[in-house]
Amino acid sequence: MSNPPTTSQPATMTDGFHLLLDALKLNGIKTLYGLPGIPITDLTRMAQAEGLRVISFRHEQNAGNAAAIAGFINAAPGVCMTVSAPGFLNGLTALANATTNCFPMILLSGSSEREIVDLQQGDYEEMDQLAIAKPLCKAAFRILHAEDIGVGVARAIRAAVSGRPGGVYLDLPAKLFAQTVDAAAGQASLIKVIDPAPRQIPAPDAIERALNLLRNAKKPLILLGKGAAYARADELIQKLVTQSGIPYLPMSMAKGILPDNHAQSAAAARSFVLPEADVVLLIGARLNWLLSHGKGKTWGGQGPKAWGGQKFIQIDISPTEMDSNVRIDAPIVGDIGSCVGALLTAMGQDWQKPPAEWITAINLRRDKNIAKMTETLAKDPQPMNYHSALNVIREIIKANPDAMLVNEGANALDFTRSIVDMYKPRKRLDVGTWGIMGIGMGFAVAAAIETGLPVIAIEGDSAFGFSGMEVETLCRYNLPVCVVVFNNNGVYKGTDKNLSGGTDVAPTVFVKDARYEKMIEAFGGIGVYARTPSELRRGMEDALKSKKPTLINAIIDETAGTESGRITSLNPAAALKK
Ligand code: FYN
Ligand code: ADP
Repeated sequence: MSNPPTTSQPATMTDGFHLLLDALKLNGIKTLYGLPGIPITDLTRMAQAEGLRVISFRHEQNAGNAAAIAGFINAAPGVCMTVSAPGFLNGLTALANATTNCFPMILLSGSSEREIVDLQQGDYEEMDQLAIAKPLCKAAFRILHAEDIGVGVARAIRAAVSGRPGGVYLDLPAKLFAQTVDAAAGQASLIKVIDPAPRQIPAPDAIERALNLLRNAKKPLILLGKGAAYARADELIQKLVTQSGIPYLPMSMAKGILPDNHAQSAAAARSFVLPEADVVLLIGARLNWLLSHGKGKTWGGQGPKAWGGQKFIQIDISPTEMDSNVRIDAPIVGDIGSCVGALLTAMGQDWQKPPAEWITAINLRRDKNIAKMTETLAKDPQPMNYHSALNVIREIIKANPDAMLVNEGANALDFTRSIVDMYKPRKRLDVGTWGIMGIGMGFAVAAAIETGLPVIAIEGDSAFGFSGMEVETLCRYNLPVCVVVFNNNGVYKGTDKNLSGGTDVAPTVFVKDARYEKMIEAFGGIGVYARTPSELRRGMEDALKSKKPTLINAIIDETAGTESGRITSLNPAAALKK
């Protein structure tokens, strides 16, 4: 077996492998997510020998997703390592997703020899990776000389976390690793990045402009996005909400900045508050598709693209986010902590809370929706459906508010978001801005590794399929992850018919009654087959107690799903039906 964690340099010399690892360690990187192979296999061994934690996956996309969510969890770049060409491409989806979601991540990829790649002479895994990565990330760099590793890593870290966070690609041709340099000169070339994500203080007139709007609002609303969760300004945001008395709506990954059962939460009155509000304060949330681009019927506009008449105040670190969809009447550019802090200071103690009629109207709508939900959750249908299963998970999260929740799917995502309350910030990790499937096991691994807390992953059966092989990774590292697969025999539901009448099943249908729990048993984990809420509860409680990797195959009524969950209207055929 080749086992060369040390190179045979004289003590006075070092090499590209070690300089890279030293540069990462110097900047506080403790964990590398990846998958070994040419030319990074030795790098992974040496990393482990040098005290870094190396988490190996079965597919690079999952390693990339792990690094991306580690970035969100820590507000510091998560690092993924891949082999050249195919491995790089497998990691690229995660890099692009990190960029889209504003998660700081660095994808380090080995690559083939420049001379051969550039002349297209057909090298092993030949690909111009830098060119391919560039449009899909925030920044992309290539390091050709060992002396430049310090600068390259510093630039990657700054690009990933400063301003709007995102994904960064670092191209490392194979030859770089074996280059040798004088050890002292090599160490001297490394850079410890000072203040990688500098605060950005908002202009006082921007604060005053925003407060003037808020002061005159009759129906103000605060909208919290995952940028607000990322910013770690929890106390300031909580104070802004309570001191202003303004109702708030959390986007999916902002749930828990304030507990979902907070008196000012308007989450259960979403479709009422959006069109009704007159002044909306966006904090770390973009007016993208998830918010109907700030216009149309969702916002009370008369037509699909009509403006609803609201005034918008937007806090964002990226100045070009302003006016991206509708006019932003009061842009506040800066980091959320500084901006919310400045708003609080300028608001003062004698701030007039919003009119009682607004609050009463929201509460009426909210209480009605919650009562309806409570009634639905109390039912115990046979077979189990999303609601009766999620009622169990809702109670388990309430009893374990520190647990991390990973969530993907269509119905499994949408029902979990509205049924399972979150009580603490940055606990809910989901499909984010792209509605991407396949984040499940990568996010679950990183959530466990980075926080040491129990992880519950609620997975649609289709969504789970994208990363399911990583149950082996869960077992290999003995992670306290409880995966719950909502098994309804297919994508959306399991009852579709082949429209041709042929013998193939419909494209959305899977093998009926699949035994997903046996997958984890193959690797020594705990498999549970759950047909009732009490079996599900027992399985989850045992998993939390034992801290053993567990997969619960939760059998859901195969007729229970809706096409695309809550976003059916995005299917082109839905437009034909209108
Ligand atoms: C919310 N609601 C509640 C509660 N919380 N009712 C009772 N109790 C509680 N606690 C109500 C809320 O008022 C809404 O009802 C409804 O539940 C849904 O709330 P949600 O989920 O906040 O809102 P909605 O309309 O689904 O949000 C739109 C969206 C969301 C686009 C932000 O659908 C979303 O994040 N979608 C992501 C989908 C995705 O990425 N899918 C992956 C690909 S699937 P009303 O107010 O009555 O409307 C591929 O096919
Ligand atoms: P959501 O999907 O929850 O609405 P988005 O991902 O659309 O959230 O928006 C997050 C926003 O937060 C982005 O526009 C990003 O620029 C911004 N952001 C991220 N970190 C910070 C920060 N520290 N300060 C200010 N804005 C931030």
